[in-house]
Amino acid sequence: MDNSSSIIENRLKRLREKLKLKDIDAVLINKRENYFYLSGFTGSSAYLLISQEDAYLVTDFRYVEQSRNQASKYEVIECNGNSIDALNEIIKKIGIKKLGFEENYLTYKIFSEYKSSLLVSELLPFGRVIDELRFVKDEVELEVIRKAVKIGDEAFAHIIKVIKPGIKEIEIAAEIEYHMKKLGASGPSFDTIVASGKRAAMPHGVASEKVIEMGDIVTLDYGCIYNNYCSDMTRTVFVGEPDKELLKIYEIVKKAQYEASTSAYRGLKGKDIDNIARSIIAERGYGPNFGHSLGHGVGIEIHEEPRLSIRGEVIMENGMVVTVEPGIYVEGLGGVRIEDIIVINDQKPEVLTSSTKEIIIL
Ligand SMILES: [Mn+2]
Repeated sequence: MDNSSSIIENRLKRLREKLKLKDIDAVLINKRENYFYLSGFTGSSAYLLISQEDAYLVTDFRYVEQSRNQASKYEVIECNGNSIDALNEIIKKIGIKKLGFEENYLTYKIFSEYKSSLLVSELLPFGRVIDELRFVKDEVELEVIRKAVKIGDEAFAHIIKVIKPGIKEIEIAAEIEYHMKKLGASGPSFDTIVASGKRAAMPHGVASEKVIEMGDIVTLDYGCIYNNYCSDMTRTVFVGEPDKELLKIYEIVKKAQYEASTSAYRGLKGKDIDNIARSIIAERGYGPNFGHSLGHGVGIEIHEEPRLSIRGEVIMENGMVVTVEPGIYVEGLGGVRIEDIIVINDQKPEVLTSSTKEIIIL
């Protein structure tokens, strides 16, 4: 058995324990990130139907060969018509009565179709079980994420040589994305944020036509997708003589980021870690200027659980991968955000992002 198939085997085993606990015969999975996690199939369309004994993957003509190669633990069923019919064939064959479904990822229309057409006696919401299985990353996932983060770091080393007065934000974004692709990324993990000057006061200022000017602060927030996993980082740099207040803000954000990321221990809740950064910023008078959460899980999705926010109730466990990204934003002046990705450990977390957080003046 090769490494990847034993990983899938293990994920299926954990899923089947949950099925048993919930007293459900089988679960139907259609969310891309979840079927990828449980099968290894990377195509854009599939249903998984998983019971204690069986694992089926239903897909169409385009993906039959690919899914047979990638999802070796599954019996692949080709279906070029109505997938409900193909699912019903399986339901009848293995005798599924209670079927779990992903209620958080279904439209009302699809749910109605399941309800009226699937030949089961009960349709039961499966909750966030699969999302929860994905909270803690295994060693193979961590290796891929480390590489994705490294690509982001290398793009940063490159881009600080490119940023200068006269270049547009959108050109900087294009250069970052091109560089990440050259390093093996399949694409950006979200729309690259390049927010300069007063635009840096917008936490999600996607790159615009604005030209970088002398004296601008520039926030760069970007990431890539590498082998189906995301990275995410933020650095804020100065072009020319920095504004005094922004320099002060930079030091506060840097301190908050450092304290929160080095204190993110196993056993703490997401909200405890959020509070470490939030109180440092509030004590220095910028509480109202830090309006977003401290961080989020990263993995197959760019934003996933666990959240580090004032409502974050998930308890940190070894192997969870989260961002730590405090920021301070002042309308009319600009803003600063600094973001690293960390892995929760028994001891101090492993900080994956290696780009400097010292002040950079270009
Ligand atoms: Mn982020």
